[in-house]
Amino acid sequence: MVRAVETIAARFHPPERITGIRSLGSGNVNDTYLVTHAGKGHGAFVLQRLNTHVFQRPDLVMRNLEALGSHVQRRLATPPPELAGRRWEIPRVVPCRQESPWIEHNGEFWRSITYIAAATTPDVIRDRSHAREVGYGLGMFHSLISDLPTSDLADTLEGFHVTPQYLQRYDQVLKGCPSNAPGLDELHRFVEKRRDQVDVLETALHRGELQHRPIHGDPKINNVMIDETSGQAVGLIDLDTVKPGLVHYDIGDCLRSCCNPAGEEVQELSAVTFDLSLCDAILEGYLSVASGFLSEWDQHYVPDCIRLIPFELGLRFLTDHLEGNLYFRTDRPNHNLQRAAVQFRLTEQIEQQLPEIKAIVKRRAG
Ligand code: GN1
Ligand code: MG
Repeated sequence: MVRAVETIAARFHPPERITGIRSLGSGNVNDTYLVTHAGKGHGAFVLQRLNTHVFQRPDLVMRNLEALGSHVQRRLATPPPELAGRRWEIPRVVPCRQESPWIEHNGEFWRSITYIAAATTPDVIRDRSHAREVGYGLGMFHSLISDLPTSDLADTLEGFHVTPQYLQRYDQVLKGCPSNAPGLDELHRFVEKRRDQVDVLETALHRGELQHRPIHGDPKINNVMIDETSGQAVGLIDLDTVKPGLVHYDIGDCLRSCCNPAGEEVQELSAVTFDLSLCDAILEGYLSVASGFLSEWDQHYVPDCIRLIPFELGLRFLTDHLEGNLYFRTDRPNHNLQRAAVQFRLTEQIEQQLPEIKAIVKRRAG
């Protein structure tokens, strides 16, 4: 594999100047590497192989990335007041040496993007101040793209975060499953009990209460880069899921990922919690930037998305397990089943604390 990556890296940068290639991050979908180089213009870039089973039109993913990059660059020419005294960066496409923005090689799709240096992507929230920064980061990201017309972005993942469609897919897959292992019963019952709640956001969209806007699509904790020195958020990475959607998908995804300090890969279900103090700090940071462009309806549906997105992710993991793990990368048998159980446990924790969550949203938004 490393040889293959070396060959590809050499098509983006003169090979004699490449000093190292290592795996970066822990994504469930794409393969990501950090390539370092010496000599004139020394530094590093990120090299990625896009999962074309998931992203079936990688050319459109690249087009979105270009549209996003140019828009944010324009906005940063006159930075918003909330960015005063702060650093903010966005990964940009680095074309390969042949001037093409990407490489298609043996049926694989490779591209490279800039690396945001002197910043880290922690996997666990350290404290309330870190949580506030993650919230601020998502708010700033949303704010900078809030005036990018959705018509400039392609829908690169149809149905992404449309919860009723994930439920439909689950039903279809379940019908085709010959046996139903005993451990699964409890998870199926969990889904059944929540069946009538899955269309809350899509119904609000169809009623015109909510509108599509450009969104990140995957703002989990380790996609928010934190400056090593200042501890401030400096940008969001992993931009392949940027497309039109509801900002609620992002808010729910960010909170489900950040407020469960045990993380989504934990094995011990009793360790899964939803931390209200972190939720409060994230919303404080988010709304310090985002309150200007959120409507009353937007705010009204925030508690719903906090409950819905972990349930949706659990459903996605469970369906993938039933289908034979075709979508999410797995390291061991029943890995996706375990991940589903974690997200369902988190959903339960959120449901139990919903009155407190509603009070926090009201206080922070009001
Ligand atoms: C996937 O590959 P990664 O880790 O960036 C998934 C997200 C899930 C996440 C759960 C395109 O993201 O939706 O929330 O796993 N990305 C896609 O860890 O489906
Ligand atoms: Mg991602």
